[in-house]
Amino acid sequence: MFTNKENFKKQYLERFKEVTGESFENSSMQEKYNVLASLIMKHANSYLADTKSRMDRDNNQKRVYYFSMEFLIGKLLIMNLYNMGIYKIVNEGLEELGLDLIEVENIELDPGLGHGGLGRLAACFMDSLAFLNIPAVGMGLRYRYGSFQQKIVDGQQVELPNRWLQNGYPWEIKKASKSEIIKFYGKVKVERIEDRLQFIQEDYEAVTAVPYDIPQIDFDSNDVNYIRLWSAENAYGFDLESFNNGDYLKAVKNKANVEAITHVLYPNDSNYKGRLLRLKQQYFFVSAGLKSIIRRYKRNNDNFDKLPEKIQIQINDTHPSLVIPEFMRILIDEEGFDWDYSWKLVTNVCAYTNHTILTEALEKWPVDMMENLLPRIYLIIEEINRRFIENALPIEKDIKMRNAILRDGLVHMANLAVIGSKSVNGVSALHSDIIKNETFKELYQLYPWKFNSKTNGVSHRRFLLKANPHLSNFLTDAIGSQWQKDAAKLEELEKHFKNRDCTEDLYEAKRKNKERLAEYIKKKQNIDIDVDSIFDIHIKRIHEYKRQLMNALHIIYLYDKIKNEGMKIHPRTFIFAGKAAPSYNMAKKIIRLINSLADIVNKDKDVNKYLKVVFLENFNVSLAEILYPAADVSEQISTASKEASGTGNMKFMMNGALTVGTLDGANVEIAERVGEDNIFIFGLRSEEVINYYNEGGYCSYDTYNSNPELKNVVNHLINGFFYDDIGEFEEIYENLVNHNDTYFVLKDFESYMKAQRKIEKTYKNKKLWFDKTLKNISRSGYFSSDRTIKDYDRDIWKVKK
Ligand code: F58
Repeated sequence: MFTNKENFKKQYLERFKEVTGESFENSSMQEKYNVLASLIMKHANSYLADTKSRMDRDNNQKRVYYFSMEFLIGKLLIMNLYNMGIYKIVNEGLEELGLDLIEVENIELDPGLGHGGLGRLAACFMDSLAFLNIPAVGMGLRYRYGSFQQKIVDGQQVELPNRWLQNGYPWEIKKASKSEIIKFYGKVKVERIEDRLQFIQEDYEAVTAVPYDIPQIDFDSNDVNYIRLWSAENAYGFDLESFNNGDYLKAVKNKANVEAITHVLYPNDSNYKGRLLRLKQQYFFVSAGLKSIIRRYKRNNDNFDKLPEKIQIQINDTHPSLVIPEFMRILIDEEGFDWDYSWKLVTNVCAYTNHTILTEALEKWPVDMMENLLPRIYLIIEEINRRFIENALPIEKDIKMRNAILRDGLVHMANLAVIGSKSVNGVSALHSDIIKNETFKELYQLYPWKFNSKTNGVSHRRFLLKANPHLSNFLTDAIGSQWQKDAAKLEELEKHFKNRDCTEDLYEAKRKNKERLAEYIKKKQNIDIDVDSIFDIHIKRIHEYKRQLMNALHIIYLYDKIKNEGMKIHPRTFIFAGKAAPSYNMAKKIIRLINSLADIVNKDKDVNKYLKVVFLENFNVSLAEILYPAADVSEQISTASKEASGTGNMKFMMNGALTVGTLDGANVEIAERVGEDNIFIFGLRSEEVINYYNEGGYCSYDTYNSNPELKNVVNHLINGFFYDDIGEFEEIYENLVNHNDTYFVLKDFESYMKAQRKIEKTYKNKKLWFDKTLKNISRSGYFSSDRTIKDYDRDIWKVKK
């Protein structure tokens, strides 16, 4: 490894010839990036090999396997430099060679192997696991095109493939020798061998799962974990016979069918084929991952009794729940154990995290689909279900029937996950209560000891140290660098600035970040942004419950007031970003609405001094890193009870933005920590929302009619206000007014506006604003994923003695 700039430059320049056959001077920027990445990987790999042999030697060490459909890791170059402790050396070394590190990083393509919070959470967890020296492997899928690349064309979302692999990906290592064969379809033959039944899957389709490992480097020491992503390849290779017979299409068809398994994240599930592909993906990585885990375990152990002491599997949301029956299959069919022994092992190894109460993520598969695609797995699920119901005390019988895994022709995966895991957790205190009292109410009665809460956290090293150097430098100058390893230390800021005013310093740091974002917007959309305006940012998946619509209605309100009544406000820039699931039409309409609104507002000379609206396309980790540091206001305005936790709220907070939010998800805990004076809370409480859902009593039509200002705003959806209006937003209007406004947008509107007025008033008092900012930063330590991982380990995994 390099210990100084000179040493780095020497190694870097030498590496060019080895990798490119070119000199530094003759290389393109792409090559300069590739060579730098390959040099970092050379060292990371050697650390990885050392860590692995240390772990093999010290096999008493338990390992965590984090199974997740998504890992939103973001760009790795600069983060790896930070983690290896060589950021400064490399940054300065490159500068002396006439290179700007940021420009070099710009070459890197963001993999986008995820869609939302749960994917980014998985990446933050991998960062913290490495930092805390907890041996861990992330298991996931290597989607060739990741989540789609979002383009906005004529105000509408268009989905394009994200070709993140097109220039090769320098941070992965292909491990072809560790490939696994995964079996689909076929039929199960049952034979009696001695006194046991043996289940043999015949006439199956075999697919090769090839692993690619991405090292996850620890911050400040040399321990390395990794994320193992599985890619689907054709088990039988190229069909030469068909090719030689002239059937070229057939020769490649099978290959294409197989590779489709790992083409895209979340294939469109609005049709049968798409759903089937999702199920295939889930079994594919679960089976491959488990096989590789057991293979390693057997290398180091001669019996299975100690499995739960050596292996911990965390199931990240419901999608990888097939871990449970697949694990049973391996233990029974391949290792020859009986049912009870296998079940004991599985239910002591697996733990399940729920990330949402929305039914769309509590997956249910048609029985015939499961039976056809995974015949042996289906038999095992049937048996788990049978035993669940049969082993019931008389008073449990009804409860168990109502909560069976197999019901109404469907396999209920979340129930399988709860029944087969030793631990079930929600991701914030409120959400954990809701899953106990609502979502899994009856399963909670059966297994109260399994349920617990783990409030999410985020990597403050990525989202503060790396994303916001201006603020980070200010923090380190004030309280030293310890906060980078222990975010709780940020609280020292309060003592430090007790008798000192840091308004100007915080203002300056924020301003620089706002300038960077304004430049980005100018470059991408040619819109001029007033850097002195309030940057009000709403970035997350586009979903009705997240209520981007309510924000848009508030903008319409402001527009009208400024335009028609000459109202003066402190200038505001409303910024949105986020993707809509491809088959979610209402979310796509909301994107269109925001873009149409932006068009009207930004062009209107009477208004655009005060208001600007921007929708930034293709929200991903890299864009997020520019947005969080630049925010004054963080929009966390979900319908209370719907947002399991939220993690953007935490990233904004640590970057000194003030939250306008409902008491939902982790907002509740943020409010507890900063105090109600330092956050703008509004709207219905979660109990009230749940009560309305259960008991009725809300009539949106009445709310609409009783508030003339609100009515006027909502009418804009259908009265020709939008000049491209061809009835496009009528459905939104209908949902709000005549279909009783499922997400309580109208109900909360008044109190949202009040909160927004308060924000404006507070912002005008600079000292007051930045005092609140400081409080938010200093209290953000709790929301570091280091704390979250310590909590998981203390209560569930128990890896660290
Ligand atoms: C998110 N879930 C929650 N799911 O919405 C958020 O509150 C929480 O902070 C985060 O998990 C981490 O715990 C989420 O991102 C999805 O994207 C699903 C993917 C599969 C389809 C349904 C949505």
